[in-house]
Amino acid sequence: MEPILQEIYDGVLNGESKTVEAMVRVALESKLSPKEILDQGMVSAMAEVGRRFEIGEYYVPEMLISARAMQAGMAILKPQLKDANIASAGRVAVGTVKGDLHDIGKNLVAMMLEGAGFEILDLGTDVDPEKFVAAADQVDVVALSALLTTTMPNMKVTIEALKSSGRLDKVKVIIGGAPVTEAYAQQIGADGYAPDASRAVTMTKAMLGK
Ligand code: B1M
Repeated sequence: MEPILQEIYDGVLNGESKTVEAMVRVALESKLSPKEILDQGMVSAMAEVGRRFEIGEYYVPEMLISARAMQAGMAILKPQLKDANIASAGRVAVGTVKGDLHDIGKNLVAMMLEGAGFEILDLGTDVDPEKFVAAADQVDVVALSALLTTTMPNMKVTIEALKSSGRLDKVKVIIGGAPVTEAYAQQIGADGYAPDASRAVTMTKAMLGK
């Protein structure tokens, strides 16, 4: 790995927001692509954070400061990803479902979609089904993220709310997040499931015929 990407990786792992911000700037100046910085420097470091948490080496506070460091780097990358594309490919409402505060994956999906030319309506985290229903009038796609097995059922609740409001036929619904599967997507009537942000982009494009 490029030394600068290693510094970003270590910065995320150790929760050093200022280092990550500074090194992402240096990496961009040295012409590394935003995708390389994101994938090799930051996403892979968060996967390692998850592994350390699972084996009891990291606890919630460590996860949190790593997450903040990753988001500090993402804030700098975001305009670069956006600059790559100009024309709108469609509108997508993105949010993490009710009860769930995890937003790194959701933000990544939103950033990658923005990078691919979609307009994003970011509803945030812990989003009530009613908020997704209200947003459905303004978008082509509703994108639901969940990271907890306990909040995953709120994807079904959200789809049911879209259905009973008569909006399910007017939008596509895509879902994703660590515990979510293709089988679950089919079971709850989602139009699609993507295991990661880049496949969320491919799928959304295909759904809208882009
Ligand atoms: Co949480 N957490 N967490 N956490 N956390 C997990 C998810 C967990 C798996 C850790 C573990 O036990 N191994 C576990 C869930 C277990 C389960 O449900 N079976 C867990 C737990 C238990 C909890 C708490 C309950 C802990 C506690 O308080 N005791 C608590 C819950 C809070 C709540 O939501 N109500 C909690 C809190 C937190 C922090 C606040 C500390 C922090 C979140 C900070 C933030 O998001 N701003 C945090 C973190 C950082 C994690 C881990 C370590 C990393 C998650 C992450 O950001 N990954 C995670 C462990 C792990 O994942 N191994 C864990 C990086 C991100 C890029 O990946 O979000 O999966 P991910 O997104 C991927 C794909 O899933 C996909 O694309 C992305 C990659 O390209 N994707 C989509 C995501 N959404 C998509 C939507 C799509 C398509 C693809 O279409 C719409």
